Amino acid sequence: MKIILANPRGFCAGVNMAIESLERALEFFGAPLYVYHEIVHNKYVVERFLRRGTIFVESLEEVPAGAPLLYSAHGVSPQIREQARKRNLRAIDATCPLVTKVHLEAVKYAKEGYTIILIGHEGHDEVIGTMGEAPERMVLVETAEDVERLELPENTKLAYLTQTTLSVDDANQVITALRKRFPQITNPPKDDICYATQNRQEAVRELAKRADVVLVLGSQNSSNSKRLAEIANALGPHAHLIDGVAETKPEWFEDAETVLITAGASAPEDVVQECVEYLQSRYGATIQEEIVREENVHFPLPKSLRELLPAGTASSRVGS
Ligand code: 0K2
Ligand code: SF4
Repeated sequence: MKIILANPRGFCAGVNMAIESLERALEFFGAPLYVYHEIVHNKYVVERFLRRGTIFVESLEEVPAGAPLLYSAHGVSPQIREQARKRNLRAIDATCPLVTKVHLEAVKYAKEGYTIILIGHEGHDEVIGTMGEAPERMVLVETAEDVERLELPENTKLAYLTQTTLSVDDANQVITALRKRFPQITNPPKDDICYATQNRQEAVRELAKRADVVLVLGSQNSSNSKRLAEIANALGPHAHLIDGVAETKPEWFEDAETVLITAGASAPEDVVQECVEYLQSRYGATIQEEIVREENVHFPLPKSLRELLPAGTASSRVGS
């Protein structure tokens, strides 16, 4: 058996920053420490922080007045920021800057009088946060069919934005439908689907054809991880989205000569390595790492956290 290890895979710059923010905040404030939403959508990451006294909340009423509170990588709406201010919470914003970019685009378009079509998944943390920037001016669509169903007054000034972790191909289908129905629609100069999402998808698209089985490490509620498994499945090999090696089944590997392993942007490298070690010890697998794109993106820790840390210790310790 041969293992192809996709590169890039796993943690992106935004996840590194969010996880390190939580690490540093735990060191500084101690437990219990509150986080609004899962810091990232990964079971192992969440469980590890739960064991260290992190409390993940879905409502700010669960947070004692005056307590420190981290916002997850997926971002929050201005309504949540306002609630936090009213409760006198010490907010530390670990939103990925590339999510914040989409928020700022929403604010800008809303100010200029546009109606904004957001392409994204209903109920996703990031979508809820972005929609909150201009709820009265934003409409959510998920598919080209949703575009056909849109009812908008004629000559509406229109712009579209997207969630950062969509399938590039799926988003393009929706964008094509939007452009066909509303040729005047505008969009930001730079893609909202982020570099990490695009690169991980590109690697899977290129490498999955060479594999009999694809393992995508990531959680079921992780949008970007799910998209990787869907892309691989569309290319033929049988793909499995799993949190870790414990979920693998021996029958997946019965006739497998080549196994591609990749990981979503929120999946830690140690769960990848556990799969590699299992396939090495059970099937004598050899490893071939395939670099499809080089990444060198880093984000600083949130300013509100840097200000609390001793001088000279505030730069990120985790590489992307
Ligand atoms: O892919 P998702 O947006 O569901 O989020 P995660 O699995 O937590 O990955 C990190 C991306 C966070 C924001 O874009
Ligand atoms: Fe930021 Fe992209 Fe990572 Fe999301 S997937 S945290 S937008 S770099």
